[in-house]
Amino acid sequence: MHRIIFATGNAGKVREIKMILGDLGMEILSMKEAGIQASPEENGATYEENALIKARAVAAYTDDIVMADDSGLEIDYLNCEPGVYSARYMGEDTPYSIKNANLLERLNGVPDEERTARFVCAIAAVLPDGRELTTRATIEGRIGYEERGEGGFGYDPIFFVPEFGKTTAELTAEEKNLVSHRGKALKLMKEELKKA
Ligand code: ITT
Repeated sequence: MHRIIFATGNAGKVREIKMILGDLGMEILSMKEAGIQASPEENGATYEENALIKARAVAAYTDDIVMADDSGLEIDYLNCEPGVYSARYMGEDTPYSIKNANLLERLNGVPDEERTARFVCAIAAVLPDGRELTTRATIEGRIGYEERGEGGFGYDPIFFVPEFGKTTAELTAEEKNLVSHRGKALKLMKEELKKA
C-alpha cells in the first residue's frame, strides 16, 4: 500500500490535511516527516502550476503518492490580491498579525458589500506511475473589520464567512474543513484518486 507524502512546509496546512484525508486509511506524512527536503521556486502563474511544481519536486525522491497544496486569498476590492502571492505578501517571514492589519488598513472605509473575498486551493497529486491530477475549490466570504478567532492560520482571523457569522479562525477545525477551499479540493482529489 502506498503512503501519501504531502509536499508542504506549512504546519497549519499539515494539521488540516491529516484530518481531511484521515478516512482514506492511508498513512499521510508531511515531507519533513518523510525526511524529504525540497523548496522549489513557486514561479507558476496559477495555483495549479505551483501545486504541481511542489508535488513534482518531492515526487523525484519517492515512489509514494505525492500531493501538494497551493492556495491563496483573493480580495476583490484589491484586484484579487494577494492571490498566488499570499504567502509572500509583505515578505514570507512577516507575522500574520502585521499582514492582516495591513489588509484591513487597505480596506479602511470600504463598505460590507465591497469587501468580498475568497480562499482558493489547488491540490496536485503525482502518482507512482507518473500520472498527474489536479483539483481546485474555493470558499466565498468577506474581509472583516478586525482580527477575530484563534483557530486556523494565516489570514483566517480576517476571513468572515456570512453563513456562520464567524471568521474561519472562529470555526472549529471540523467546521472549517467541511466548508473550506482545502476541505473541498481534497474531497475532490479523493474522488479522482478512486477513479485513477
Ligand atoms: P507550502 O508552499 O510549503 O505548502 P505556503 O504557506 O508557502 O506553504 P502557499 O504558497 O500555498 O503555501 O501559500 C498559501 C498562503 O495563503 C498561506 O501561506 C496563507 O497565507 C494563505 N492561506 C491559504 N489557505 C489558507 C487558510 O486556510 N487559512 C488562512 N490562510 C490561508
